[in-house]
Amino acid sequence: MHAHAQSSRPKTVPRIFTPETIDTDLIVGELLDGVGAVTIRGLFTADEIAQARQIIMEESNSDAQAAKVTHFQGAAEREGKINLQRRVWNLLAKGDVFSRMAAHPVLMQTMRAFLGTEFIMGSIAANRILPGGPGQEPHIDYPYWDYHCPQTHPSRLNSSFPLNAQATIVLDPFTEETGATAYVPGSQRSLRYPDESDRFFDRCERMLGEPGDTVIFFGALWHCAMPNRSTVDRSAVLIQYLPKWVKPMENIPAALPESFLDTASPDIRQLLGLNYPYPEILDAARGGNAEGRTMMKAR
Ligand SMILES: O=C(O)CCC(=O)C(=O)O
Ligand SMILES: [Fe+2]
Repeated sequence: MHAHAQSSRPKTVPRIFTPETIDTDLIVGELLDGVGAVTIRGLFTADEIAQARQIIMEESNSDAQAAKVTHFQGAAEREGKINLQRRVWNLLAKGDVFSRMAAHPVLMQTMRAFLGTEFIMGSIAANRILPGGPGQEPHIDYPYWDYHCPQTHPSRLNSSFPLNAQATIVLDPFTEETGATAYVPGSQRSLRYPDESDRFFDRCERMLGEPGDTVIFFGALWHCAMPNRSTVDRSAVLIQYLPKWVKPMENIPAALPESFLDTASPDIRQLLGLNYPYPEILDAARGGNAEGRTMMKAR
């Protein structure tokens, strides 16, 4: 029944851009007011994708018990299948290729338009779903991801402006069979955590893609990883971008060696939140006027 209901509906496919056709106004409109997702094709070379994939396979092979923290996998944990999905966290420490991905100029340009010029990165991790591996509970992403308790968030919070953007860099073919991320087009427009009555699995479409594609979506979009019913792995790099003042999910600078921070590019420093000083011990900060239209030039 479900399969029939899905196949009889016209498919909604996220709009596809390339570095040559990038149009940030259109993308911002698609993410907020349209289907909630776009695909950017052609940002990474086959070599970069192969290198990233190899590192992720090695790291996750050595975690056969899937001992790392994961999210929205309660059912898999109950069914004893949690080891068929694996996370690799703190990717910046695991290969230069991940810094190139996180700070790709086209992603920077797009995110500056969407989240503000001084946006930051809250997480960069891989999600590998092995053959036979489980899907996730339909959800929305950080910082909305505990919106199943809306009373813990500000009153009248809504999705008229974004507190999150996700980038999924596809490393293996994302097909219906391998478990391409599912989403409900347009669901980002009203900020709500999906529940049973929303019939997510009857209504969802897939973020299909080839290795090297980058899917960008607004984290208020209802979505989830789907079960991998194929015989091959399904991996992706998941990047979370946030406005500069949202508390990031990962403490990325604390997990990196001093030498990485000392040699980081200006864009990487921005992504790590090092350009925005708060919270600060103001009692110990340099004296004088530090904010306003007329302020000290050098802090
Ligand atoms: O890997 C996927 O397809 C999506 C993962 C996801 O949505 C998440 O971990 O929050
Ligand atoms: Fe998610």
